Amino acid sequence: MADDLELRFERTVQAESRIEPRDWMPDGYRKTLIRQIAQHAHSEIIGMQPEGNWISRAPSLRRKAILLAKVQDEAGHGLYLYSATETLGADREDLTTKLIEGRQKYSSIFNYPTLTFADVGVIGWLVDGAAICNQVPLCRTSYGPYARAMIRICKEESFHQRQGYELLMTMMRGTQQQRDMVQDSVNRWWWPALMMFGPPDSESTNTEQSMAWRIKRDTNDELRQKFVNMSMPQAEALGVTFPDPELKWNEERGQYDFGSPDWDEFWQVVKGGGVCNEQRIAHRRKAHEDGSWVREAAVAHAQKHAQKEGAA
Ligand code: FAQ
Repeated sequence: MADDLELRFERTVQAESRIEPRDWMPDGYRKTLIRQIAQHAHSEIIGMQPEGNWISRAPSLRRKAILLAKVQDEAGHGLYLYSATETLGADREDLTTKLIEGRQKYSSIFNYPTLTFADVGVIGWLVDGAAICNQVPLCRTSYGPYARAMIRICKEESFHQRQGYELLMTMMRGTQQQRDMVQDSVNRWWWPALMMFGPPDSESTNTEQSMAWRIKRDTNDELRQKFVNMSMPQAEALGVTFPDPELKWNEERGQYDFGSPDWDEFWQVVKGGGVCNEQRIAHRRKAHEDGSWVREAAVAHAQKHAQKEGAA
């Protein structure tokens, strides 16, 4: 019986069909999905902070409206993703507690500070750009609710990327000081953006199994290379450079060669030692505590309705 279920699961995955919440799945598959989707959800929610920092200081009403919409979209992404974990039996309250207590990860990228308004443009261009590169293949991930959430998320991320690039284009047409701000911002975000794809394949503990289960569709290094190839012409059109002396076109490979990110820095940030880790978690904890009355009111409202329905 167990063998039959496992065989059916394997066949479904190999046939590029989707595993749905009520289907049998191996415990490890469920655990891996909850880990990855929860980290992804946490990243979207924590990821609101670096840009949210600029909403009250946006240089025009138009920029403020765009930024508000973008940050709000990220909250929506977090919520779809928490809902996807719930279809696997995870509890949202428990995931939030794990995040706040530092027992679950979120993307390293959001532990870097946003120092100027150019960072808003560069996050849109490079951070959302890297997110799209990583998430478009996830529209074909083997777990149905995750794959479907990704379709909408990717559409919104592509608006985010364009608004970032358009903002940078505008700044590059401005004063020398504005152009310098853009270049400085690119210099600070380039390496952290490359780290978003995770450690090199040789050090990636989860890739092999996640690829076999078709949760991940490409390896970390494959996606990083794709991102570099995609970003170079965009940088040239914008008129900025990336801070990597090894970055050059390799005719033989038909791809760009590039240097290695500082993996010691990556692990330090992942383990909580980045510039903003403490601030991000403290802010998240405070928002969660401040919101407790909303959760209590929602539960009381639901109970009142259930009682009324029961009485009827
Ligand atoms: N940061 O074995 P692997 C966004 C951990 S959303 C922190 O290679 P895996 C939208 C990894 O968890 C950005 N930790 O791991 C936005 C594992 O630890 P564990 C988030 C990282 O899962 C834009 C260990 O290292 N996107 O940006 C990172 O196979 C703008 C070994 O690594 C997603 O989450 C990292 N960068 O591959 C929002 C996409 N990389 O769990 C606001 C979905 C690795 O064993 C503003 N996730 N680790 O303790 C994925 O595709 C994968 O989970 C990877 C990592 C590729 C991130």
